Amino acid sequence: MKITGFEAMTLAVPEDEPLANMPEEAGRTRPVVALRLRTDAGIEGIAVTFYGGKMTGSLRVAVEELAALTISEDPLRIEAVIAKLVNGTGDSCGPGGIFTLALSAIDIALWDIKGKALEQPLWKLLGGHRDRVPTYASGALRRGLTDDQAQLAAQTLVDKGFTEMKTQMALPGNPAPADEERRVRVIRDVIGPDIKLMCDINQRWRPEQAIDLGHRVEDVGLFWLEDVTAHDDYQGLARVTAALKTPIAGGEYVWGIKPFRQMLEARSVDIVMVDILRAGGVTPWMKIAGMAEAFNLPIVSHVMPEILVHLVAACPNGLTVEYMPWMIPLYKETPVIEDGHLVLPSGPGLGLEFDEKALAGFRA
Ligand code: SMN
Ligand code: MG
Repeated sequence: MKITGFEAMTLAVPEDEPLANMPEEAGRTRPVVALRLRTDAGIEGIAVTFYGGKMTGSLRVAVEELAALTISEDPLRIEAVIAKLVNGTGDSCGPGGIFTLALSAIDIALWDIKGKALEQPLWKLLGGHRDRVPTYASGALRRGLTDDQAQLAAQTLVDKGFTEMKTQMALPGNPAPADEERRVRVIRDVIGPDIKLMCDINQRWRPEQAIDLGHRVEDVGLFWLEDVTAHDDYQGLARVTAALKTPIAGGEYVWGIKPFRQMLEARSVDIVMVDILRAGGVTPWMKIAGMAEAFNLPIVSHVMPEILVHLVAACPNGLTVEYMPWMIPLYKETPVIEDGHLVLPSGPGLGLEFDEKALAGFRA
């Protein structure tokens, strides 16, 4: 089989928050690049990539330039194609930035092609550890809400059947520690003791602040505290991880494979979170998952549940899938949630099909 063509398009996907319908800035959209990679066997691989912001035009061009290098290559030889792309950019374009975001789209599309060619869903190709995985609601309990809004949103998520959900601390402005603490307590009051509650700091605390606030909320029983300080302060993170009983999650801001070695050797986190676009696609994500397994650590996903469900389900150390529904409107159908678990699809590859009508409406 050979790669014969490609199409990349820039989309503006509405920034709705469909899980709890909390207020959003009306009319805001998120820029996304969608890719189709075509083969002479009539099989088409699909992928999306983002985080380009105002440089999304450049990201689309980067995807096109890398896709052009794949023409006439065998799509089943994914490592060979990646090597060609790395080599074709002088071995020094990455790791990181637009290059890696573009490379990820190619890698994801290649895995979709491989699954379709072998007529197997991706999660089985990658290991097939489980056919359903826990998932948590994300994006609804944001730090910008009032306590009342956060309680209402949390109740909505419980009513919808979510058994795991994530909120945020490092509230806007200059909150007193008591205000930060109150936010997770009011949510716990609504959801009760049995629902798993995660909390994301998005790198906004100092290590000593993380230790102080982490101690203050220890009795809230958070499932994890995420990105408590700068993602590359491996030693600072390790201090927080060693000091707190609550597990510390981190890794979504890390690019490529190799920094994870430093992170794991420094014992910076208890739970390894890997963003597929910053990692470089499915191929490196799975390698990082293996590295985490060797360190006796669980692995969790970041955004795009419709794709990441395959990877988390494939691994013996997969813990839970972030249900961040940003990209769901791009597809005709996405995996369903039953009893707090995502059910793995049976269709080949990613098991996803772009919704042509929706795509036409989102075209930027
Ligand atoms: C997050 C950050 C940036 C983009 C999407 C989501 C957040 C998360 O840190 O973990 O969901
Ligand atoms: Mg996060």
